[in-house]
Amino acid sequence: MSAIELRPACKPADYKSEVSPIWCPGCGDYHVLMSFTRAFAELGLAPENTVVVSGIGCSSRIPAYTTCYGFHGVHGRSLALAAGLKVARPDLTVVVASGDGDGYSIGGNHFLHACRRNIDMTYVVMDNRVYGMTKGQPSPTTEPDFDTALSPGGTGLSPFHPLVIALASGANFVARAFSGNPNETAGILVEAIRHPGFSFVEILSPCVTFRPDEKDWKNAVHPAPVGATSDPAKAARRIMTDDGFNIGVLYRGNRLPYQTKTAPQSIDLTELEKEFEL
Ligand SMILES: Cc1ncc(C[n+]2csc(CCOP(=O)(O)OP(=O)(O)O)c2C)c(N)n1
Ligand code: SF4
Repeated sequence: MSAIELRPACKPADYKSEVSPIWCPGCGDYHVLMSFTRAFAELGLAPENTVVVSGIGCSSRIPAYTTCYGFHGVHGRSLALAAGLKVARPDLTVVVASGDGDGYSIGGNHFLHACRRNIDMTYVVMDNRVYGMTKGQPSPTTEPDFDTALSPGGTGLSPFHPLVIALASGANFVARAFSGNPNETAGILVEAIRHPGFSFVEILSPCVTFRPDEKDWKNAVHPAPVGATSDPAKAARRIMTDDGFNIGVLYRGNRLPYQTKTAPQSIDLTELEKEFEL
């Protein structure tokens, strides 16, 4: 995390906008929003120097619900937007919010290269193992036997393994959280934002409407049996063989974050506006 501007007096409520969330009652994303605001308050981030970027999906609505700057982009392109922003404005704290469809399907390519580039930002994926906003189609993390009218008999496809893929691609911090534990999740987000380079946090966040079975996740999650390692191969082996429900910081790397070769130039915005005038 580079040059965060701290403002110690902020409370979680100071980061909550006046826009009321329109998620389904019981959606895990309410708790994720709570964790965001608690983490921002604990870090004392200045909302005007913090940007929440997203793509499209129920989970991607988060920027509108915070008082930080926000960018609700297009489906699967949140990391491209965020990378450009952070490189141009390294003084800002950039947090990206995504879903498993947005981030791993249409956005999969950007995910690999964001990990590889190791730009100093935090990527949060609310994984509900389904496309919630478009009514429950299978996503890259859906189980092969998920049997619905939209996927009769299940897709039969092996799920994507996001944490291992993040490690293999060079992410510098990897963690798994559960939306139902907002304090613990806030603590993980604090660590992720503080950690230099590209931090990836998977938050298991139930879609109660299209995956009511996920309400049982509260009984399945448990703390990771061992602490974080700084060895990516060890972390990958552990994650490949875990049950998918161990919660905590799983990997803390020490790669140097991406640095631009030249100092960011200040741009005359009136000139830029003229260039794009219709
Ligand atoms: C280019 C493009 N393709 C498809 C869509 C339709 N679409 C909107 S949201 C979404 C899925 C979102 O799923 P996910 O990222 O898992 O988020 P959730 O709604 O579950 O939080 C899709 C396919 C779109 N808006 N734009
Ligand atoms: S459809 Fe699912 S992910 Fe979307 S708001 Fe409803 S419960 Fe949440």
